[in-house]
Amino acid sequence: MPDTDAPANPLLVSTRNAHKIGEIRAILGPRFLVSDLASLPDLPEVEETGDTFEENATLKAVAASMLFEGWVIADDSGLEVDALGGAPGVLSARYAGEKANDAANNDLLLRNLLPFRAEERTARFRCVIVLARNGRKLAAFSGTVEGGILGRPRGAGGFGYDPLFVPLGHSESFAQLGSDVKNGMSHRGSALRALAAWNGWG
Ligand code: ITT
Repeated sequence: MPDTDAPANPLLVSTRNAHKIGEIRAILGPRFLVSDLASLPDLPEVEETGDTFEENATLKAVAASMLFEGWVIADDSGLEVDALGGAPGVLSARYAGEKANDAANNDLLLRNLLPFRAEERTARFRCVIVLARNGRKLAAFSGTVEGGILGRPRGAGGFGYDPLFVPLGHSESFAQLGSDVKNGMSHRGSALRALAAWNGWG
């Protein structure tokens, strides 16, 4: 039987993306006391120079864990579109430029996909969560969700590419399906459930 009186594990999430933090809190629930980089104002911006989600998640998690006593995770995630050779991939946040916002990234994706028919617009979201402590990477957990890219945005929920992404087996976008449905099947949900099941929590 779960010990409902066990204290929550404090967990710093090395991110500046408020949408990610909201999803991470909702997915992990009360077992974890989640804080974000607002509690670590001295951490300089970490350059995401890696070629893979795991490399970038490691850079973000290890950097924060050198300044913070305790468990630290970082989430690196993005959208891989098959017709575009896996782009935007690790560049998902910066697809339309270094300071691009979600609308500009979505516009560019739609333009690049114009030549492709609906059945050619297959894609997946991928998320890698890296757990670190005292400057050392301890483990990595990943999740994916398969789907397709619409011809125009639909829905107002979520963030990033959610208005364009319809998960396999559904007819509505992540932005239309709502956070509970999204979190139950998302790349981030799968990776975080694997993190919660990690056998090192004690
Ligand atoms: P941090 O590095 O501070 O965590 P970031 O937004 O820069 O924040 P990433 O480098 O991991 O994070 O880029 C993730 C981008 O991928 C994000 O900005 C979205 O464009 C896209 N993305 C990731 N997960 C998504 C999701 O669940 N729904 C929609 N878009 C998502």
